[in-house]
Amino acid sequence: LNRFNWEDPFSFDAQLSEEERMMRDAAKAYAQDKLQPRVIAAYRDEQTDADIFREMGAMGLLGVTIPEEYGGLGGSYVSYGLVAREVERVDSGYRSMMSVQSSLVMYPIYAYGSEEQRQKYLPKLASGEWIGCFGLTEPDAGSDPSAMKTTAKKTATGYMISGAKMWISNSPIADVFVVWAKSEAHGGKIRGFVLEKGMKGLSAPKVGGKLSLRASITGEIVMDGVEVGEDALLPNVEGLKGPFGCLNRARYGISWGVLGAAEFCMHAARQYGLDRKQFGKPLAQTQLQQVKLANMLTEISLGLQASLRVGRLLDEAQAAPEMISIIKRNNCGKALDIARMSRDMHGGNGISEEYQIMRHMVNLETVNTYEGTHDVHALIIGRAITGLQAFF
Ligand code: TGC
Ligand code: FAD
Repeated sequence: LNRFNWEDPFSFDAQLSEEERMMRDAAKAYAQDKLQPRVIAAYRDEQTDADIFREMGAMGLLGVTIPEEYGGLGGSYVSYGLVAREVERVDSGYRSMMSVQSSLVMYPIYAYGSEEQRQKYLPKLASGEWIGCFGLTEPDAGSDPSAMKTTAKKTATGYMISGAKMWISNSPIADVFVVWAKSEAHGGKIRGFVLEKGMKGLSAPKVGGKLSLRASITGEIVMDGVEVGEDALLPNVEGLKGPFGCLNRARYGISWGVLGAAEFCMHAARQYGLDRKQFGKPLAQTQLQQVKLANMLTEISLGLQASLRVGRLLDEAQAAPEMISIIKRNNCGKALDIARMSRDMHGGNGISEEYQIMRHMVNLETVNTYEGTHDVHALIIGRAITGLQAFF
């Protein structure tokens, strides 16, 4: 048998293609060189640097799976997952910025848009020149998006959209708004619309007072009778399967991202335990610390294998939404447990910004909630197991 490598327990790297490894290494270099040095201050000061979109665009990190003819990379879903893992190793908020742009804005325009919409929006979103956001959640419709109140009424030349979206990543700095509304002209079915900054009646005030994900700006989208042409409608999808088709991709990316944050927290706990002595020996030499590290490594390794498997199935167009619910739910929950444990293992230093654990921990509270809460994904899985839906 071979020697065990705790830094790569299941020879994960060997399962990647050369191209995927290159993508991972480029994302890692960017995240460590450009994002890591600014994150502590950005988080403390609640500052979102819009230049990050341009930088990510220049690195090819926006729209990894979108074909090259539209400015994407034409890469695999596994590559996309590897990028999410490296970016979230630094901060969940930076991964949020990247994954909203890629999975929730570029993907629907690519998958459901007209050729004109693709040509108009995708290259500028891929380069980061334009910033996008995705408006599904409303003040009274979170886990149950079918209860949305936003409407699109038919006008002589297009539609008039009215309503309010809440908790929208990137919205205060967005140029492009993918918004979901019930369209009267389509029998009240949910349809997607692409709105642009500066439209009359459209505003996106910032949500203040966030104690989590502070490096990623969040806002509302207020639509006070926004008039758009027929060309704003995403023509090729209707119903909730439109937004869910995007969420499948973003949730999948999150399943990788949170493991990057968990790895950071685990590696920090290991190093801290090796360096710090109490009762005359390194903390890492105690049984309690070792069992915690063993649990962390086990969960991270299993989670990575599961995300890789689902990524390969996505690349073969063989993945089912429930598979994504399993990895989104489990990896978020485990990452949150690992961050909380690492916080504890750092003692007093665990609460300081310098050690970065507490920032990851409170970020993961959001990630465990958005894109379907931990419990909502349990109900999706439970429905598949029993054939009975328990939502209402
Ligand atoms: P349900 O009856 O289950 O389905 C309605 C229609 O949608 C289809 N569908 C899916 N299609 C593709 N992929 C999926 N995962 C799908 N899930 C459902 C389904 O086939 C059906 O189609 P049709 O043609 O028959 O009409 O709908 P429901 O209302 O019972 O759904 C319940 C539930 C809980 C599953 C669902 O509403 C849910 O997942 N809720 C969670 C909401 C959520 O995830 N919100 C995310 C907002 S965006 C966000 O958080 C971005 S944060 C990004 C960041 O910053 O990184
Ligand atoms: P609720 O749905 O009210 O849930 C509250 C609690 O009730 C949860 O514990 C939930 O699990 C539980 N619950 C709900 N239904 C049931 C049930 N049937 N049975 C048992 N328990 C249940 N949305 C977007 O559209 N775009 C974005 O870009 C976006 N970015 C976000 C960024 C941040 C920082 C945050 C915090 C949220 C973001 N969201 C975004 C919204 C996010 O998707 C929602 O917060 C999430 O879907 C949960 O909805 P809610 O907050 O209304 O909670």
